[in-house]
Amino acid sequence: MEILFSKSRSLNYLLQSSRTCWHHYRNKSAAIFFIPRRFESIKAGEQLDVYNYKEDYHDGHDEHQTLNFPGGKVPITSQMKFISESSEKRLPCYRVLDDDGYLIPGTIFEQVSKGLALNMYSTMVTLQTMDTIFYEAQRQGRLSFYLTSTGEEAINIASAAALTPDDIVLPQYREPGVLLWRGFTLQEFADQLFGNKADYGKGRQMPIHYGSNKLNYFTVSSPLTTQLPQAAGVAYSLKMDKKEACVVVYFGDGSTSEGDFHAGLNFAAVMEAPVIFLCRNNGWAISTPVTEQFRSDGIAIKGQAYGIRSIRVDGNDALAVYSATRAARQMAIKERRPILVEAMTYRVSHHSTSDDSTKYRCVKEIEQWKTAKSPITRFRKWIQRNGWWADQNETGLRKNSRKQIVEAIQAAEKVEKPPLTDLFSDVYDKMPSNLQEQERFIRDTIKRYPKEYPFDVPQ
Ligand SMILES: Cc1ncc(C[n+]2csc(CCOP(=O)(O)OP(=O)(O)O)c2C)c(N)n1
Ligand SMILES: [Mg+2]
Repeated sequence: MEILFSKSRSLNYLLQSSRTCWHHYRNKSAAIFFIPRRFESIKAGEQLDVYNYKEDYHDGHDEHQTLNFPGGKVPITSQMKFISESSEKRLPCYRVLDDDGYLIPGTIFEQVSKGLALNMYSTMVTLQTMDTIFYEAQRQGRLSFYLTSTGEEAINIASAAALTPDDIVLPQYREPGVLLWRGFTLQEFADQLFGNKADYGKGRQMPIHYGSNKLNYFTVSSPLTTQLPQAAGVAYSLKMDKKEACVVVYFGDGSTSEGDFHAGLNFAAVMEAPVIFLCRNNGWAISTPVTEQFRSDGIAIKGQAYGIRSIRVDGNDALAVYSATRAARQMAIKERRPILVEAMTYRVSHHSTSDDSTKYRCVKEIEQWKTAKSPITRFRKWIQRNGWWADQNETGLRKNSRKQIVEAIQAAEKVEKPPLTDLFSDVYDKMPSNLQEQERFIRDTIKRYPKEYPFDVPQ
């Protein structure tokens, strides 16, 4: 029997306080206590202040008198004062480019070379084109479902560009651009959407549930926020293996209402796991606006409550997202700690093809974010002003990516569907009786209603 203590503190406590217990086990040789591997620990006290409540606390408190609690010393105050439910000022948003693509004077940011900037720009355009054409394909009835990342291209591409291929990504579903950046081909996207034989999920998942082992990109899972506690665990394993890499987990504002958000953040903070929590605060969770989702000043502020260093950035500013993600990655890996990034943006598209957002929000507002506030246009203005891009490049880029996407759709449509057997196999090592029963049931049903069975799915 092996007992592992993940925290040396627990072991010390046990050794000091229950010597008899230790001797008992040692003498009986019934248990082996392993001294766990120790990792450099970052003291919470060294964390930067995102919000400063000093004024609240310092009023009337005696600097010299403290109470010693298990979590540390706490100053005493004679004032009965509750912490305010909100601060007077909202947490500012880090920006590098203004709405018109001009550098904001005095802003500190990570330099981006011409080559990197052009790659980022063309991948954002490819993502936008991919969304337009796949969305149309769904409307034509060729796909069962689709959702776009429109308006969130900068979060997708700029954050991806700030990572290395060894960093592990746990996505929600509105981050296909991260996969595109990593080299998932347009054909691979189309194969997943059509659920054909080439789809890595063997057609068992809904469209947009992409995943790639090769590209360190976990498969999208439908239940919201499950990826957050998983990310804390994956990051902790990277730390145990002393890898020079971190985890990046994406999620939306709505997903923060799930218990898993809180569990994930707390686990990562306590275990000092190198994970970047990247929240896309796009204002909506299907038809629920953020004002009905939470009463806090967004998400970044919640990081501090869990002891996590946090920042709010303009998600429509590719340079701000890139710089913040680079810095977050550096801190996560070098200091072995989680970081929370809240990227402010707007979900320009309907939630998905199953939604009509004009039923619950103003069309004018959508249009404004689609055009005047587009992250692609803003970044283009900047690269064009640098002399790195011209209008004639634009036509070629868009034409070429459109052509490649249409070809990918045509090819994916021609590939046959995975056989019916694949629906049941490959889930468990040995098929359990309930799946065997389900397979028998579906095969009986097909025999009884052969005309109802889709002609393109081999039995
Ligand atoms: C546990 C769970 N509850 C509800 C849903 C249904 N659902 C799917 S997407 C979604 C909205 C999520 O909003 P957000 O996290 O803000 O992401 P966004 O769509 O804005 O990118 C909801 C409620 C779900 N998939 N899983
Ligand atoms: Mg949202």
